[in-house]
Amino acid sequence: MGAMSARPNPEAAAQQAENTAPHRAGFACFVGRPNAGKSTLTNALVGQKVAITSNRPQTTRHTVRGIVHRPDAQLILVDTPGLHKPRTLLGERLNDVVRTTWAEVDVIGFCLPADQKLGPGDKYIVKELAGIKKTPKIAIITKSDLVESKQLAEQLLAVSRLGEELGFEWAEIIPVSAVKDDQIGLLADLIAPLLPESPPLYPEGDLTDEPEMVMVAELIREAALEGVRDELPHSIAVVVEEMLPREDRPADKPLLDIHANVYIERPSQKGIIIGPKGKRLKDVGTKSRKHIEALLGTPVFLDLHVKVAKDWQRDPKQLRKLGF
Ligand SMILES: Nc1nc2c(ncn2[C@@H]2O[C@H](COP(=O)(O)OP(=O)(O)OP(=O)(O)O)[C@@H](O)[C@H]2O)c(=O)[nH]1
Ligand SMILES: [Mg+2]
Repeated sequence: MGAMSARPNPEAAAQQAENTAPHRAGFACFVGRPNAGKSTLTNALVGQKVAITSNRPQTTRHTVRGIVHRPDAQLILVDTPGLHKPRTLLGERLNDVVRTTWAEVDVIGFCLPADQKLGPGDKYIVKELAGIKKTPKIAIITKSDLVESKQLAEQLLAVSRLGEELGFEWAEIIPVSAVKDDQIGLLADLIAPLLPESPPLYPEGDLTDEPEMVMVAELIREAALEGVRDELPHSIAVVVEEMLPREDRPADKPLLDIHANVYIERPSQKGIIIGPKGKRLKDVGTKSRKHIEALLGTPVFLDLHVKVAKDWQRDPKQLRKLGF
């Protein structure tokens, strides 16, 4: 053992000194309005896409865990759906998920976009956060690349004041840009010391605990969200029914058959999703297939079907079927 060796070893001593800082591991969740940039930030910290993102509000519909491995700490980031005024049963369920999550984590990161005025929606969220006294809260100003430094400074001040108004102090306030990879590492540095002492909770190399079938369904939904407007983004749900290696393929030329259903709420939405001569659905397939192949590391045959699940966002039975 090192301690018993006769000659001092400076390298080992340095390592020993480093090791005196205890390893930390724990959970940090990102909360904020829909579209605040929570999922994009989660992906940037993990260094890989674990959560889908889009410029449509309410893209995230369940908590997604992204895992950051560092020598000193393991950060488990819990990306949550955007908190909003619910208009459907799905909306209520999503809000419940967020509230349960922030009660369970070690650190809460409140995300506020730099380019949008701190509004009633934000105040409502921070007011609720103020009630969770024991948990340190970090204010994260997202999308800092979209504004000039003056506007950024005003936003930092506004969020700081909001904390004061509500009778608590942010553990940290930090501007970041996930798109420009600005201050992302620093954010991890700030979260790490707020986590409890603990050995790693996930095996090294695990970047998420999302099942593959869920990730695949999400990648298809992400592609389907692109370019659709109004109510339609909310109406889309995707379920992977089956993933099976194609039989009779040579070992060096595998093919994975994936069958998935794209659900919409009304027959009238079917045409939009499928597009003229099926072009839109085909594009969704092509686009998501590339991401799926990258994720799974194998060529994929993707079979997509569009189905109507009438008013599923409001129907408890349908919600259950779709996994909510
Ligand atoms: N310019 C810029 N855009 C960003 C940044 N982060 C996120 N965005 C964009 O903001 C939009 C919303 O990003 P998401 O990460 O999906 O937002 P979210 O908070 O997860 O949204 P919900 O899941 O709907 O609650 C997307 O179009 C992103 O590309 C950033 O740092 N800079
Ligand atoms: Mg999201």
